[in-house]
Amino acid sequence: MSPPLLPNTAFGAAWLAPEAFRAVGTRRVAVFGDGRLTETVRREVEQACARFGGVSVVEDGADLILALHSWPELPAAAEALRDAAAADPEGFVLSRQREVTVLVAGGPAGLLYGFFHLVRLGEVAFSADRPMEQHRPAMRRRMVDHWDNVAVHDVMGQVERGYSGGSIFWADGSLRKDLTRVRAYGRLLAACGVNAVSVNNVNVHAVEARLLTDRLDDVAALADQLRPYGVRVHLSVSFASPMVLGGLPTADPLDAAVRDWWAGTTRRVYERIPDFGGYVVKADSEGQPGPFAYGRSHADGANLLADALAPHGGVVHWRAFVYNHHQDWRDRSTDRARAAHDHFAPLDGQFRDNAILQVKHGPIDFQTREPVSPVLAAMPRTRLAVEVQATQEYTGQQRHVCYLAPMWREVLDFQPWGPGGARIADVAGGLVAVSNVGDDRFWTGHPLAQANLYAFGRLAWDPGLDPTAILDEWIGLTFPRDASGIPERLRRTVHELMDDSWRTYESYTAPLGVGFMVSPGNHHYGPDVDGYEYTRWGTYHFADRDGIGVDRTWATGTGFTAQYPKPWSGIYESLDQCPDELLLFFHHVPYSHVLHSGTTVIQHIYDTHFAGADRTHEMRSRWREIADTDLVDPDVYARVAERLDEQVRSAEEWRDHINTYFFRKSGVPDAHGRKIY
Ligand code: GCV
Repeated sequence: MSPPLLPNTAFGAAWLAPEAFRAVGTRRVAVFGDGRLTETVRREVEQACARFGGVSVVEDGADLILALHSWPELPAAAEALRDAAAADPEGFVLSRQREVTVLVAGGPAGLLYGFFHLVRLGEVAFSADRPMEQHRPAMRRRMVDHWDNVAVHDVMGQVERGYSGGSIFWADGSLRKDLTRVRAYGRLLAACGVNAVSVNNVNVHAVEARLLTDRLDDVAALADQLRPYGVRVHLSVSFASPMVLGGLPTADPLDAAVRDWWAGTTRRVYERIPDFGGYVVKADSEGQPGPFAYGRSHADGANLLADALAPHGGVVHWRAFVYNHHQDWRDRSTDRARAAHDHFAPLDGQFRDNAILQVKHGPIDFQTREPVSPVLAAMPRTRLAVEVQATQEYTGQQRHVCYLAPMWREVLDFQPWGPGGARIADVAGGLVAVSNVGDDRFWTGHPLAQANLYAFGRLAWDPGLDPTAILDEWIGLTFPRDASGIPERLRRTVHELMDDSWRTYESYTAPLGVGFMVSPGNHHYGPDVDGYEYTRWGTYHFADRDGIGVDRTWATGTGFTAQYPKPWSGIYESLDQCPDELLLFFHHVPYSHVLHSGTTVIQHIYDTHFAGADRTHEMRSRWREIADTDLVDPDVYARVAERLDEQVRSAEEWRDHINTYFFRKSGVPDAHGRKIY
């Protein structure tokens, strides 16, 4: 039996709670424009007005005007904004003109995003003294990648690294019969600015490979649901498709028959789905096929698909997650952190214009704390997208509260060339999140994890937004409220739980940037300090009785620090300058090493683990304080409460494993005499 198709609680509306439409829905609203997305806006306006007593008007007398800049006959109030709005088809200008709130968009997508911006603002959009605002997305490509399998896969289940139930697209090996929820998803994505989705796992199994050819109708049906919200559908494809699906003897990217196969197959995709977005490819990575088998480069591989897509306006997202996953743990010369840069930096300038290199934000694999990937600073002549994980594979698997926007903001703010230089947000034209949604009635397993997806979209639109302010927006759009808004007490409680939750999670898990102290056998949940230490995965911490950490310096280690431009190559190389939170990522140090904070590494481990676990108790207490109020839906209250119980249990387990492990290794007691086993 598949779980319910539509979220069956009030919280299922996520950040489009009906009450959030009050300010728009009480107005007299005129919409000027045509086309599919404008129709979507018109329908949204009518729905809001029907609920709150406003009216949708066609002519003058409106107190809200929404218009496309290209509309020939704009009312005078909108006419004044026409030129300013023309700047960007996804952008819009908002202003008070002649006592009317006027939004003029550069194109239909801009009108849709502008409409949801008004919903976000609520009443303040109508205050008399509101100054003019101009908005446009910082990133062109704002994409969510689903690691959804059509059929349940024996090892990974249906959604690989999914913690929110089954896929919203696929059930029992087929497309879901009722796609209402997909439509609702498209609406949510548009409301936070996302414009692209890929609908299947980057690990492409046999069933999923066929989406490209004989199951194209399924993909077209999904595109039909998402199109009204300006979200374009993409497919993850197997590099071996010409062999697996086309019966060719090779998938060599320079082979003429292979090129013809991709060109013809892609043409047929566009005949069926004219606005298809393009492909996502994981090649030569963790067992997926790729161009290395033919002695070709990844530029050859990416360009093969880019050429097939180019005549139709599509793009290929080519992932840079390429490393040797059969490493010998005894081999100290190989460093997984180096792999993406070693493979891709020499190829800069060789990729087609419609090939986008999709780079995980850190050099290893979505750990709680990693430095920013040096690939992002090494490829000025390549289109880049940064990939982050909204799904919480290594950050608590949606059983722990872990608000990730502060981490992502740090990544986007990083200045690889030092203070005053460009930020990651300036060099990347795209931001991609691995999805955290499923068919769970709250969408994301942990109800509060919805905020991560919302924040992802908002940061892709504007990487300068403050994570706390984004969270505040999310609270305002999500929780039920009356005409006077969200109760202050609820707002405060949610902030207290979430604002610092990433740092809290970091404090009770792997210390100081070392990463991967999780169990390979337990799907990466919970502590297993040596779980990966003697494996083939290249993720080691090298703890012994004297010290811990990975020497990645060029002086004595793997040389990874040299992949960064100055000043960071020097900062990371230097034991004195390396930031504390990344110390063990870059250096192997004795437990007695004194951090910038003034404490030793071993005492830091003890202190942060005690404090982190204590903090989870406080989080749970804060939530329990609202137990007997009507501030949240009882169903939501109960789910969050149950997950907080698990977070407290798990944080204590982490604390005790980590502290005991390092006490036994080092023999150094806790300076404060706390309980270590
Ligand atoms: C989809 C990590 C995950 C894998 C994932 C891989 C990737 O290794 O554990 O499940 O595979 O990243 O990003 O391709």
